[in-house]
Amino acid sequence: MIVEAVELFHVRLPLVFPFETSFGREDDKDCLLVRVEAGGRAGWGEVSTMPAPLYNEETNATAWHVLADFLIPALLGKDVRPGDLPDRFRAIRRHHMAKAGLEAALWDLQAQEQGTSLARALGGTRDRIEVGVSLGIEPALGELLDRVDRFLPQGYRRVKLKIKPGWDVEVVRAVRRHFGDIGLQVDANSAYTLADAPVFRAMDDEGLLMIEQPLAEDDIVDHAQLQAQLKTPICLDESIVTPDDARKALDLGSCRVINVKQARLGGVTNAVRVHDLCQRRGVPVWCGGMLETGVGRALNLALASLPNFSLPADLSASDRYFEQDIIDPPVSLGPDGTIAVPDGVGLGFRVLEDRIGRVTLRHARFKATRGRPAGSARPGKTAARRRPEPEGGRAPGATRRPGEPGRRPPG
Ligand code: OSB
Ligand code: MG
Repeated sequence: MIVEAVELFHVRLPLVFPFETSFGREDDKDCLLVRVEAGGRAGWGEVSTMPAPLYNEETNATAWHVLADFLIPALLGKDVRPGDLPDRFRAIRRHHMAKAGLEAALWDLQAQEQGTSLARALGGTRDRIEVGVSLGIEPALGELLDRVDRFLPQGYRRVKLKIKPGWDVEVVRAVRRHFGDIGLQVDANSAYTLADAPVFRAMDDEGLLMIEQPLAEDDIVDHAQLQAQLKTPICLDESIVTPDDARKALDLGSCRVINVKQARLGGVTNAVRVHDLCQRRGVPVWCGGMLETGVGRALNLALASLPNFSLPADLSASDRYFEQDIIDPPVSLGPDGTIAVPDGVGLGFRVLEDRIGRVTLRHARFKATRGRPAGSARPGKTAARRRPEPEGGRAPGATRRPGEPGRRPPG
């Protein structure tokens, strides 16, 4: 497909309740969306960056910069396939979430072009995904117990608790005491060091499904030492940013489970590679989340339909995150704790462009240059000139549709 135009949207949607992790608190889903036009169709992707570099090193601002000045100019006017992007972008180091958002939009387009669902285009085999709910750190234990009590009856297959020093063993024990034999796991987002091994040994008898990312994101050596002291599987999230990282962590014994997030891995192509590697080695994976909007969630549902995604996903219903999602219909949970994999063409949901317009803080459109060889847009200069609006040019609540002709720059 020839990439004719790309649009970026910086969006902010209020979360139904704040989400606190060991690295910080989020009140809104504040990220970028990418819309790519090719062959008379439009594909959508999500860039899972956040305002601050707390989960990984990227931010919304770095992703905007790298997309506008490097990644988008490298694709405009070119004939590309989503599976080629890791190779095409090899020279541009890291910036995985920026790359993943663009690749996501191309996967949507490719599935549309093939007249099939994204799940089918990726080789998915399931039509429903077992899912769990990820619950943040609360001001007090009572509030967390109330949250678990609200979500469990909805059918979620397991609960993931965010932990940090001072909010760990006692919290896990209390949830166990209250709710008995539920599927339970914890996620530390790198808040501990090997010196905290006693904390994890104390949790080791609580029957946790896994302990996610206890130690530093760049430390698979200490994770191997910790894993050797525990019965509970360690699951790595932040530490695995390439397929090679997955191989090394498995070789070292740093984990027994991997959380596959296509955003962190730089796109679906590499996520599928990690899935396949783990499948060959008998290591289960599950689909992680970043509190995605419906656009990112639709892609994650398709990805999670691959066969080795054998543990419940961090993919909850739209109403766990937002009052109003940006896709139609919203994602809903079945009483058996599963979510249907969409079987419509592409993402399988209608992307609500009007609603996206209302939550957009900044928008830009980049077009293949006319009168010059296709795709010769120079990074930086041309991209900057094409930005139709100054930074922050669109107030939340604006009602114009994104991509409306009147808003495009002349020429
Ligand atoms: O570590 O898995 C994580 C959200 C933001 C950043 C990191 C993480 C998360 C989640 C969200 O746990 C899970 C979800 O999307 O429901
Ligand atoms: Mg995690």
